[in-house]
Amino acid sequence: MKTVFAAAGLAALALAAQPAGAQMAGMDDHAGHAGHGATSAAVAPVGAVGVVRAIDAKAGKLTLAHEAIPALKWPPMTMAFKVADPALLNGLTVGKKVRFKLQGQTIVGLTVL
Ligand SMILES: [Cu+2]
Repeated sequence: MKTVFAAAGLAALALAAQPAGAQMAGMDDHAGHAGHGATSAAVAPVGAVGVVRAIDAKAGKLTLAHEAIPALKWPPMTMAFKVADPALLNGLTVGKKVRFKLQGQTIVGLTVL
């Protein structure tokens, strides 16, 4: 069984690499961020911490004042992220501190601290 899981993991990584690369071509969500443009797309999720500034459940977006993210060479800033699943926004309120996982510029995991 271990072999099967390892193979599945590799396949998932290979799949994840493609959309991340495609996103880099667009960059429209981050056009206002001078600090982010040249960063290489992160294939593996990157963890970070931030404070909720705005929640747009309809658009599936979350604005966070995030701390610096050294793995992405991002300085601290306030910005809007897409969420992979609107359910991630459940229970959030402005002012809450959260730990989140980013895949590219999409939040794929989130925990209230
Ligand atoms: Cu940012």
